[in-house]
Amino acid sequence: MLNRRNFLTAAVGVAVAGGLAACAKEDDSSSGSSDSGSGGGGGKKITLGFAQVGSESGWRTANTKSVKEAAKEAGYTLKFSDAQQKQENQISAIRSYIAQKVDVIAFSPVVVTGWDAVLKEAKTAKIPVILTDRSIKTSDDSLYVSFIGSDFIDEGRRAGKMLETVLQKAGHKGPVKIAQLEGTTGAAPALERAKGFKEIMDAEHKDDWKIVVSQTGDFTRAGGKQVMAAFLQSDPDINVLYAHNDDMALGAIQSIEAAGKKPGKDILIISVDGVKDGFVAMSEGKINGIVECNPLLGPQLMDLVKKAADGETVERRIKTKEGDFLQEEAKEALPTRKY
Ligand code: GYE
Repeated sequence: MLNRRNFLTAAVGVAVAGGLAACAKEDDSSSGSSDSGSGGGGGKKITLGFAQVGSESGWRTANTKSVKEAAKEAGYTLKFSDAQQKQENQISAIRSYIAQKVDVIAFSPVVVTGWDAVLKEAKTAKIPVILTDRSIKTSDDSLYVSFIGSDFIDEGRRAGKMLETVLQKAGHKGPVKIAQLEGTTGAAPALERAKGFKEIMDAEHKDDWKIVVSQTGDFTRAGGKQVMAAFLQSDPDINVLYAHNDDMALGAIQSIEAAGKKPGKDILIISVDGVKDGFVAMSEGKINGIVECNPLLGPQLMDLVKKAADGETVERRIKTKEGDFLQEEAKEALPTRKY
């Protein structure tokens, strides 16, 4: 039932790229790297500036690889930067892409707020902006042409429903004391994965489930390990961990084992992403369920980039579709995991 496999992608809603899409096509500064394709843009090679969040997780590594490979495949010149999870670094990278007059800017915003000023600069320079993976909050929707990525609220809801199944399978009786490892503070996947999960909890489990501790582990293994150790000290009776990504769950597993407990048994674990190491831990019985989030956004992003560079209308929102996996599916799925 839970195993709706893999990620077809569906275009959801169509809107207009508007004036933003009429971008700097006359600019010739974007030659330079080797020719490995047409590069579109009416024969002229497209230059894409991509401001990545960082390299905090296995998901991010897979996402970066997908973007780099797809840009190469499409024959674009890619200017890539890693912001090390700092908004100010992403803002400087975007400013530098504007100064270099790239054709299109794409970025995965580390947090949801605080982008209007720099995106207005891009708009003034007539450079279309595409959001990948994470969304932003803005009062001016004309500041970006498209957003491609997962529905994180839905992922949170799916994690909640998955916990119901996992508790039932484990024959769990009594109170459900949940520890939540949140993603980076202020990031869309952290806010929305918490929100979707809470929705299920409030609607269906108000009396029996309780989040007893919740703190950010910054989407990293080290963060998950450190925060889980503190959680276990503050409340040794925690019996469920909901981690907003696999890496934090993997770090937490180390602390759970160090405390003499069995991950997947004494503490039931649900996480999000579905990276290979997460699947390995699940096939060893240490994670009970994973809500998949697809990082392989590169090929679709490159299609959007070409359209935006050509001044065409682009889909305003592209959602990736994903599956849910439980332990019995982990072993079977492991050999074919792509990331
Ligand atoms: O879940 C996490 C990464 O934004 C969807 O960021 C992404 C999240 C992903 O660090 O592992």
